[in-house]
Amino acid sequence: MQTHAVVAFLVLALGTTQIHSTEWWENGNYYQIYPRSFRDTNGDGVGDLNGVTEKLQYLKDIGFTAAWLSPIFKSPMVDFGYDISDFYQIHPEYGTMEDFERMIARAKEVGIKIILDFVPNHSSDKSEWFINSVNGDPDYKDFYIWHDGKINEETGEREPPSNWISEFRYSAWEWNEVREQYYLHQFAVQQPDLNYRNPAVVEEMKRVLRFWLAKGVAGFRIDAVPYMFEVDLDRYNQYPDEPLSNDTTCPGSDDHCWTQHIYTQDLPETFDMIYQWRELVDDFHEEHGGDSRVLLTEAYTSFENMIKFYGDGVRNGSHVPFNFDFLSNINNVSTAHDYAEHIQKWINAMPAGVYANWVLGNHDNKRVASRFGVQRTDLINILLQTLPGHAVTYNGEELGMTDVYISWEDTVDPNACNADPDTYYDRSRDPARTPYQWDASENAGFTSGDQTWLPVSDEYKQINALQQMRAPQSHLQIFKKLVRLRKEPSFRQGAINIQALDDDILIYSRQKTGSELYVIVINLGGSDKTIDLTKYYSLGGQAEVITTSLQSKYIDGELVDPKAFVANAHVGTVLVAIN
Ligand SMILES: *[C@@H]1O[C@H](CO)[C@@H](O)[C@H](O)[C@H]1NC(C)=O
Ligand SMILES: *[C@@H]1O[C@H](CO)[C@@H](O)[C@H](O)[C@H]1NC(C)=O
Ligand SMILES: *[C@@H]1O[C@H](CO)[C@@H](O)[C@H](O)[C@H]1NC(C)=O
Ligand SMILES: CC(=O)N[C@H]1CO[C@H](CO)[C@@H](O)[C@@H]1O
Repeated sequence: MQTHAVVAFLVLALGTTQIHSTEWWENGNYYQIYPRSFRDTNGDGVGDLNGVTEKLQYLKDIGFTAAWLSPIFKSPMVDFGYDISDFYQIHPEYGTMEDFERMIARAKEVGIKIILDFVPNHSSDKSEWFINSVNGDPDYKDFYIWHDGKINEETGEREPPSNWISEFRYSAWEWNEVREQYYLHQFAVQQPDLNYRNPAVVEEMKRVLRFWLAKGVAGFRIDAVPYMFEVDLDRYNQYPDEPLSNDTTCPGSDDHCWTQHIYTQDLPETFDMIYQWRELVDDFHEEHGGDSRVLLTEAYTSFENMIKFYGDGVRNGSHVPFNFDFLSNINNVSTAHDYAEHIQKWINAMPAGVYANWVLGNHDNKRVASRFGVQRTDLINILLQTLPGHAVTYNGEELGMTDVYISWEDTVDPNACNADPDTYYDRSRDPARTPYQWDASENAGFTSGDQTWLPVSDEYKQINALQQMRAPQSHLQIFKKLVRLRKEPSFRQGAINIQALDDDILIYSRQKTGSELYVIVINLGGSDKTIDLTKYYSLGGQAEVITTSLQSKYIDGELVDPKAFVANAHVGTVLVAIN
């Protein structure tokens, strides 16, 4: 890591400085709602749409621009909504179409955009489409990826067509007794992959998008994009085996990491499909007016591919290709050099005229406060909100909610259930999916019922929204201050000037020419450090603390000497120059 210490002091000009439009999504502050766990209004222990409607004002008060909802469509809930059985209906546990319409109307009133989760890669095996496909209905016969498999020459037995492995472990091929063929499922067995080489599938999915756009949603967050296309069977007689990854950290041959996914992920056709969907939302906007409709894309993929999702120079793609660096490449042992390097890499590689974005948590990962340590809760939120571009916050991170231990018996996530009692915990996504902590009343004010679908955190009496809203100082107060701060020109359009001083200290400035100079100091480490900030930024004799972590020795509004600034352990601070 020593080599990074000599990385030159970089000033990164941002695409944002060249464009002067005022589109709502451009400096968006996005909030991910996991509807099942957000707020339950009918006492069944499962969150619902009326619960979202009830809490939209809360999101507005914090200052969010838009909320994206994990899937709310009809589903047998094998993968908690990522297995959709009817793309045109609301899941009954979550409410009715009327509830949905009320939610949209209320969101318009309050001024929050609603973005839906679009899950194009697969449907549920309970979908009419799949049932019709199993039964060989000519309209649906080729809606999914079916294959006879192959006969093992030695044993004479039928085997899956290839060695492809599911994300949730074991073969990605499942034998269907009725159709007497294998179907492909890159996730759970109950999530058959749709066949995007069939134009009827492409058309049907576009119909789904238009249906929800017509209901007034502001756009879509598109799930699991890299998996949409598989290699074209017409080019091979058989689906080819994927090469072994030889990854020594991979637990075993049943795991997805065992092979290299050259035939099942990131195929070039994927980008074309995203560009087609962008054309669809742009066309819809043109026809119907109002504000732009947006696409956010989820893809854990190579850096080069991420950038291609923005567009190829001719066609536009995703407005916000989620940047998962902080989920995949940064962890609680990363140094300040690692942070600086990843931030610079993304900003430098972005094409002109687009925005960066940073995703620190979601429903597939352990919670931010647990991953980075509770002491770093504010520090991480300070980082997220002061970097250029879009910030994406998973519900609860603004309160510093932590993972909840879920025993093997209580585990419901299919990704974990496919493992065993010794190894399920690492794979489990349940700990980050527990009910939102609203207040100190029973079940954290999530439900009036006496049961919840996942246990409520033991910590809810100390960590909850109401308490943090009332307290003069709290994670939520800091978060709100940051959200307001982001509306300043220096954060909206200013350049970032970033460097790591050592393994622990990350410093950067945000400034738009002619506007305020802000300096952010992040101490990742466990000991206090005194820094002469005037060596790096033209801070005069005094600077003012705008906001800082709860455990900081400074308080908001305090004037400090930038020549001898004390960065406390695990503390982040935003300063503004006083001239
Ligand atoms: C893994 O090892 C096998 C056999 O040695 C080789 O054929 C394959 O190309 C290797 N895979 C990768 C990704 O290097
Ligand atoms: C792509 O987006 C840019 C910026 O919004 C716009 O100027 C351009 O016309 C778009 N291109 C296409 C092909 O829609
Ligand atoms: C990193 O996180 C793990 C898991 O939460 C924890 O056990 C470990 O102590 C942390 N390490 C540091 C350096 O904070
Ligand atoms: C972050 C995210 O939305 N991940 C989803 C990706 O897709 C699979 C299958 O649809 C889901 O299980 C994940 O939750």
